[in-house]
Amino acid sequence: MAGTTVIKALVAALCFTGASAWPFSKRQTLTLATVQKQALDNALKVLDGTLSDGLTNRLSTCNKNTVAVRKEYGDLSKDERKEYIRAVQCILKAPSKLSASKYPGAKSRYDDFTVVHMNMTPSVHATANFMHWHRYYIWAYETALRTECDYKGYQPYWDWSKYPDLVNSPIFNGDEWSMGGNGDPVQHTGMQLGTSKIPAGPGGGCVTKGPLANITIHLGPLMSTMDPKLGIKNNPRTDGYGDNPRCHRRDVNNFFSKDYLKPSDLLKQLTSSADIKTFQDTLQSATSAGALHVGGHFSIWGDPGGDVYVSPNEPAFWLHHGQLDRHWWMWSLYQEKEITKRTSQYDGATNWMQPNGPKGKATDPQWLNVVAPPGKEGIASKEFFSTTAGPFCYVYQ
Ligand SMILES: *[C@@H]1O[C@H](CO)[C@@H](O)[C@H](O)[C@H]1NC(C)=O
Ligand SMILES: [Cu+2]
Repeated sequence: MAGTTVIKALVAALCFTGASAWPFSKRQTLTLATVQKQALDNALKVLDGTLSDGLTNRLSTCNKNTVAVRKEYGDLSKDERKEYIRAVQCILKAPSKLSASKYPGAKSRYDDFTVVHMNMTPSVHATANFMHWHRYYIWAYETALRTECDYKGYQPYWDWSKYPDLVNSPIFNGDEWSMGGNGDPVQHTGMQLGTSKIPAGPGGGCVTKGPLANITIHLGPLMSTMDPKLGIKNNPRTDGYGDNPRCHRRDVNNFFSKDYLKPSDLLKQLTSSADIKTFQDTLQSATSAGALHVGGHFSIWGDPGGDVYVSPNEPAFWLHHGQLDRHWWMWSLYQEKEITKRTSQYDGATNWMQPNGPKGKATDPQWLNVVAPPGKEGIASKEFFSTTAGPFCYVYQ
C-alpha cells in the first residue's frame, strides 16, 4: 500500500516535470562547476556594468580586458608551473627586510611573510577579518613575486575537490613541475582535531624530492601538531622569532581529500550558508575534519604547515589559501540576487581568544607591515569585499 503510494507520487512527479517546460527547465542541478561558472560570469558582468555588486570603489583601470586570472595549479602549463616555482625559489633566497636582531629567524624575504603572519595570528583567525586579511596577504605575496622576482603570472590555487589522491597530484607528486614531494616516510602518530581523530599519513619526514626540496625552516614552531617523538626542536625564543634551523616536513595525505573535500562537500558548504557569519564559521571551524579550511591545512600538515602561526612558511600555503579566497569569491557571486548583500556583509570579533569580545568593523584598517606592497598599508576591510574592487583586479578561472 505504502509502496504503491510512493510509486504513484514518483510517476506524478516525473510526468509533472516532463510536461511543464517552464519553470522547471530553467532549474538545472547545481554543481560545483556551475557555481564557478556563474561566479565568473557574474564577476565579468559586474566589470562591464551590466550587473551591480553595490560597490563604487573600483579601479578605473580594472575591466574585462585587464583583469588578472588566477588558475588552478594543475591547469597551469608545465612552463607556467616552472615559472611559478622559479619565483618562489627567488623569494626564498631574497634578503629579509626585517631587523636581524629583532627577528633572527627571518633569513629571507619569504620569511618576512611568515613573521607578519605569526605576529598577527590571533587577530586574523576566527575573526571578522579572517577572509579579508588573508585576501590582502595573498595578494601581497603575489605582488612580491611579480615585482621582486619578476614573475609574470598570478597566484595559482589548489582546488581542494580536484584530487582525491592528493599525494599523487600535480601539486605534490614530486616531479619537476610540482611544489615538491611529500615528506619522507617516517613512523609517527596522528592527531586529534576537535572531535575527529586524524590518522598519520604516508609522509611526516623531511621533503627531499622535487623542486622545493631541502628547504631550511628557521622560524617557530609555536604550535606544532606533529608527533613530539619526531624531535622537532623548540625555538630558542618563546615568541618563535629566534633562528631554529631544521628541515621542512610534510605529511601530505588523502584522509581529507577522499572523504571531506569532495565536490559535494564544497558545494554543500557553499549552498547552505545564507550569511557571511555562517559561511565563515563553518568554513574555518577547527572542531572537526569536515571544516574545509583546516582540512586543507592538515592535508599537507607537517612542520611548519601544521602550525597555525607559522603555516605560511610551507610553500603550498598560498595555493591552499588561494582556494579559500576562491571559495569565498564563489559564495559571494554565484547567485545574481545575492551579490549585493553577500559582498558587503561583515561579522565577527577581533581576537580569536575573545569570540564574544569587541566586534570587527568593515572600516577597521588591516596591516601587513613589512610585506605590504608600497603605498598599500592600513587599508580598511571594506576595500577587500570584492576581488575586482579596492586595490584588487582579479578573478578565478
Ligand atoms: C636533499 O637532501 C638529501 C639528503 O641530503 C639528498 O639525498 C637529496 O638528494 C636532496 N634532494 C635534492 C632534490 O637536492
Ligand atoms: Cu592564516
